[in-house]
Amino acid sequence: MGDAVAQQIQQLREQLQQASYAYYVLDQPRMEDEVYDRLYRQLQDLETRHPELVTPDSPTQRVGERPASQFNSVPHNIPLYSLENAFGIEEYRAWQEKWQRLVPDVSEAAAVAELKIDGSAIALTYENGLLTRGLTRGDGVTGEEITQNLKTIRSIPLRLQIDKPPARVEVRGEAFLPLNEFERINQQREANDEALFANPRNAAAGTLRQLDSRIVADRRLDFFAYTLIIPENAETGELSLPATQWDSLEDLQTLGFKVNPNCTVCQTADDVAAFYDRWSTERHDLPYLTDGVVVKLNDFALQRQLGFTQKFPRWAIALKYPAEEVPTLVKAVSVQVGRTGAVTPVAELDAVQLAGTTVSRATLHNSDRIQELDLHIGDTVVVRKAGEIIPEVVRVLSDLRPADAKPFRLPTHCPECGEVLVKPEGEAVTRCINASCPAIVRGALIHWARRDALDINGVGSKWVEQWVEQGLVKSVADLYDLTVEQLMTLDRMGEKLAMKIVAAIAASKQQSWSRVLYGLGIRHVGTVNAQVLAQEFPSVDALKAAKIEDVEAVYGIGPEIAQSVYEWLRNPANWQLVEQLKAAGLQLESTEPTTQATSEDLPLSGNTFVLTGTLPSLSRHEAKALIEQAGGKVTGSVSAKTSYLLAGAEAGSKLTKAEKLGIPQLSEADLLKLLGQK
Ligand code: 0OW
Repeated sequence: MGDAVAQQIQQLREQLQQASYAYYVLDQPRMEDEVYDRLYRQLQDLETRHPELVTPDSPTQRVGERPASQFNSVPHNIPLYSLENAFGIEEYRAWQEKWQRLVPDVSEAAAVAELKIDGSAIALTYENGLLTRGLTRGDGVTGEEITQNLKTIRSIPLRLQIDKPPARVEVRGEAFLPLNEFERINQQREANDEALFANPRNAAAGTLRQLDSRIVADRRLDFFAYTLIIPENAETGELSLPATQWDSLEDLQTLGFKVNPNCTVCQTADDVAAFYDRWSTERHDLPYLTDGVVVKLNDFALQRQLGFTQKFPRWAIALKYPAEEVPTLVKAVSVQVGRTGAVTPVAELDAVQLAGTTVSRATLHNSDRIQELDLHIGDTVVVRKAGEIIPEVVRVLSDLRPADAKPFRLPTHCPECGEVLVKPEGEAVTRCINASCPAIVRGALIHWARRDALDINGVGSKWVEQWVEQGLVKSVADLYDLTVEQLMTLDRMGEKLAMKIVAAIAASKQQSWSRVLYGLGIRHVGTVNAQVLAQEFPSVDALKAAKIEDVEAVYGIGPEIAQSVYEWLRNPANWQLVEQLKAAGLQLESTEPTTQATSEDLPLSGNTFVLTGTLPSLSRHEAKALIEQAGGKVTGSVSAKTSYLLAGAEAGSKLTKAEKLGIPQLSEADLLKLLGQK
């Protein structure tokens, strides 16, 4: 029995590992996600039943269970040097002459040009092929031990992919956040009212230093390897000792690492110049941020001959692109009011090309910044892409200022609602604090409907803008009084969609107390804090009744969040909203899952549905979610226990069987009516 299970486990691991390697390292998915998930669950089940068979390289070992308390500092065996910089090809040629003077007998030496990935350098140690330690670069001499976090990066192998690995190997490379993942994380942080990451490099470094590796696992970091270190006279196994950087990059791929494909061997400085010129534009099309080109002499013997200065290797250099700055005209400054009422000035510019994109707006951050710049409308300013994401105004070219230019000042009253703006003492941000300001109401509604809040399909910015403008909705509680008729007064809102939205809003009443707490949009209360608070205080009344020090004492909450929650709940308008939400039937207290599922007041509780055919507007997933949120069950096949058949176009054999069993059919409209009527 034992070895049969061990064999099955081993086989599952290999299948999963190969699928993961193909997907994350080769970018060539070879297995559907649901197949992967099923095999993964099988492996988890077997490992749970046979913990003695778990090995560190099992795919199940990638995500840790509990947060680390802190990171240990560990010295690097070999320092991670930083790189000398050259700004342009002329400085590169000067650098080349410099090292050539040190080795007069070497004329032209081949070099490897690699893209300089803009992430966070890390060092991995493998012993007998297994990943045993991962360190941050730290100060180059001492790093922090973040092994558990690095195991969550799917493109980092947990075991080297050769049968006889060297006894010990160190691999260095760049952990980075792809741009689309960086955007997704910042959107989530913005919704949680957390400070945004300024650029993917900070985001990667910040993520790697998260104590909770589950958070790291959620943020899809990636990894490019670029250095292979096999200790001298070590047992190298079947690997041939690399004699050049190019060999190393090939060995790294053999070992199962992801190596950036945009690299080449350059025989001359002109070859380097060609590579540098090509990527000065093409880098903007890459799905990750780069910060120039790294050029390394290819031959390791020559690298050893040249050695290191105090700080840099003499045989490598970072060839950077000048941070692009361009002058342009400030035609106007628009003032945006965000979800929390924060007022952001944005410069409307004459469009310019900057770092591969057309820029026509740049943030001016806040009134302090505007003061510093002494910005006038009509000024010519220099705009730059810092960290290549959000363009910013660097300075004003005041000698180009038109004589009649007027200094820009933030308005004293909110451009959206006319209420006076406030700039809290010691804060850089100016705010509108009128809870019924259209901008704040819009922001509150969009936040409320978010997937990780009340998850209401159909309530997005397009409709919310109209509802607020027409005065249909003044707070999130008003959503629950919306009727199909009211919605249909809006242009392009047909009956089907109106019913779908009313049903989705009704179904959201089943969402948990923690989601409602997060949905309220209290400053500093993101999804994680909302869950922690809802766990600790099982209802909004309990949370309001709690003493501030009790809230503060909850693990991970602290004084700032406690203060924000305490004040928010004591604001009369907010508490009135809470009362309205209670009256509307929202969950403002945690209910045990069992009572929630079977509690009588769910419109569909006790009914089992089978879906067949294509519904006119609901997808299968949406229909299933609506039914389950309303207490119904969805099964795959018709039986005597089926309450309803939800039939769409081209209904199949299930329809015939349902007719034979005399099971009533529902159309999508019938279902939505059932839900909306509640
Ligand atoms: N960021 C990179 C990169 C690279 C090392 C080896 C010797 C000195 C630098 O893509 N492709 N290659 C190296 O080579 N370093 C890189 O990044 C460095 C690491 C530490 C500071 C820079 O991020």
